[in-house]
Amino acid sequence: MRDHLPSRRIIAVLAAALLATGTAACGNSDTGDGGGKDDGKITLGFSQVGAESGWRTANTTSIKESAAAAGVDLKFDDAQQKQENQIKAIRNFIQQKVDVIAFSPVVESGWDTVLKEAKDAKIPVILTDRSVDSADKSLYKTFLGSDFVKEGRLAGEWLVEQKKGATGPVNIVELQGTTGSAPANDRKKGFAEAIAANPNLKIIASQSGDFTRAGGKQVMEQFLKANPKIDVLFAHNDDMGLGALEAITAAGKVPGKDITIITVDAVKDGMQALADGRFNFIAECSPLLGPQLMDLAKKVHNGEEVPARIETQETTFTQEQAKAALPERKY
Ligand code: GYE
Repeated sequence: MRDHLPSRRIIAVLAAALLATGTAACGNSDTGDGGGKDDGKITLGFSQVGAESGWRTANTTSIKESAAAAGVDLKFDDAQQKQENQIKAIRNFIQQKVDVIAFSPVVESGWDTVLKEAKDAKIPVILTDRSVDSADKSLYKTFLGSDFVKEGRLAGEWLVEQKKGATGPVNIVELQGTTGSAPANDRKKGFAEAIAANPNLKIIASQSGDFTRAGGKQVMEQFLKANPKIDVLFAHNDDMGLGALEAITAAGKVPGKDITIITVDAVKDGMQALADGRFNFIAECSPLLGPQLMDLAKKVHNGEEVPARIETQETTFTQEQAKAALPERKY
């Protein structure tokens, strides 16, 4: 009897060891990184710009809904349009060891240090909606979003066509988006390039309204005070255009008639203004990036190759087209 005791102990130790290895193996295959939770879900840390516009609200809804639908554990942070808040949020995500980080950079510059920290922690980063100007493209896996230069160009080309018979100067005022942001820089550039085709078209004032209705209203009031003859308003988004409508009406002018109004985004309120004849043209920018973002997050987490740039497909709207599209508009 005594002889059997040691061998029994050996069997027990072996069994315990096997069990432990089995559990560990299961954990590894579930998370793919061996260090995370073992429920098979990926954790996505997302730093949003803020809640400055109808576009942003629709974008946030799209991201939250698609995360839930895709079974992605979303950690969402609202940076209230401040870069320092976004940097803080990204550092928190790194500390929490999320599987993937995605963010919509409020401005283009100043991200290299924090992106390097994510890279050193081996957490893949996806840029969504807006891009960064980092020279080192290895700091992020992909950029999913619109071509903002194209949006500005489409807006400008429409205006060139409308004013092709103009014999005198056409005075344009521009409401820029958030200073230093990719959509503000790029829409300005695309629009300026397009209107250069007709020397009669002149931007007489250009200032930031920070992508908000309040900003659009306030800056438009100043524009109207300083310039007796304004023929065209180009607003970098619907919300600033909507804010400007109040200033224009208060100044005794008829929006869409006395002043031609061109915006970007095509959210519901903007489309309504266009259908009603208060706006004249909108270059679309789609906020519905959630489903593609979840797909990309899963792919980069699995180490799959993804394209470095994924461009959103979009269109433009005239007043007639807005009337037709409005009943189906989801956001
Ligand atoms: O056009 C504007 C929002 O980055 C494309 O941000 C986005 C822009 C959008 O505030 O409405």
